[in-house]
Amino acid sequence: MIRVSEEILEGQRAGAGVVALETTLIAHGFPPGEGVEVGLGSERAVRAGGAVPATIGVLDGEIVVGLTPSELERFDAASRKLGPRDLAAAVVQRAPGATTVGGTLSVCNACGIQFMATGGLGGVHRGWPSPPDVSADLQALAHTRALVVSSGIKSLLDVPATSELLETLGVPVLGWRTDTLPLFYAASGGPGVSARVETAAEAAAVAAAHWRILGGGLLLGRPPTESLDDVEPLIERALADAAAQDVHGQGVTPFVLSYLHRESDGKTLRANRELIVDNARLAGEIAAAASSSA
Ligand code: PSU
Ligand code: MN
Repeated sequence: MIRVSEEILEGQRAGAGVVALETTLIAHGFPPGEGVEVGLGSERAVRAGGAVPATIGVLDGEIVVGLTPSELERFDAASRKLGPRDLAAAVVQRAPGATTVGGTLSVCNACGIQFMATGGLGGVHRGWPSPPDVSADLQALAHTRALVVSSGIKSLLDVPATSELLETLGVPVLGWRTDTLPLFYAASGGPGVSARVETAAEAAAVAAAHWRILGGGLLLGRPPTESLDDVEPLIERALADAAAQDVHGQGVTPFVLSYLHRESDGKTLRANRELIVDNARLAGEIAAAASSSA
């Protein structure tokens, strides 16, 4: 049911670092065609960091770990968005499916991958409990022995509430050379982190210690290199538009991201692309540091 590429199996046998990458941002986070470029750029960045990339998705009734470039091209807006609960049905029904952070972590859990990179983690939606929408990313992160590198929590969500919930779930929130969690497009202004780390080796050591003490996931927030500090008014308009058009559940995040990409004249799109690739590079460096200290 799970097909792992030869390169990844070999890397795991040799003790190399492996970094999982998701497909939801490829299929649903960017305009057609661009997502694939972001995915391939992320893979190159993981390699530049010294690790093996493992892009994950469901195709032809299999969970594929290590999609080829031509397989990646098959992910588009028509792919199902697969959280942890959606994997089994997509496999049995042979539906093409793009894994979210939560879906990807579930696969990591099944095949022993300990590092992952993405753009921004899902979390508590603004206005909770109306709608009562909390991303399954959080539950999956709490239960998977993996460190996720992201630019924090997506700022279209209720970031302070999500940060509180991560504490409740026992998920360390590390800051990459920062004391506050980045706000996805913006480098600063987020809630405080539970610990700050300065090097890849230090991040890897904290993860290894956490896995001996408690197990479960960690989040590492890396501030975007170029901070976009004026997106909040657009986010508010995007969320109002989503509500007016009765977009809810799994549809909200893709709707809001594409609204922002359009209304910012591509500024958020460029920022999102760059931060994803930079996060992938850092995850590669941390995975490499973990494998060389093992
Ligand atoms: N990061 C991005 N773009 C994205 C996502 C993350 O830069 O599209 C995706 C991830 O797959 C994450 C999902 O798991 O958004 C969260 O969706 P939801 O809010 O519906 O749980
Ligand atoms: Mn949701």
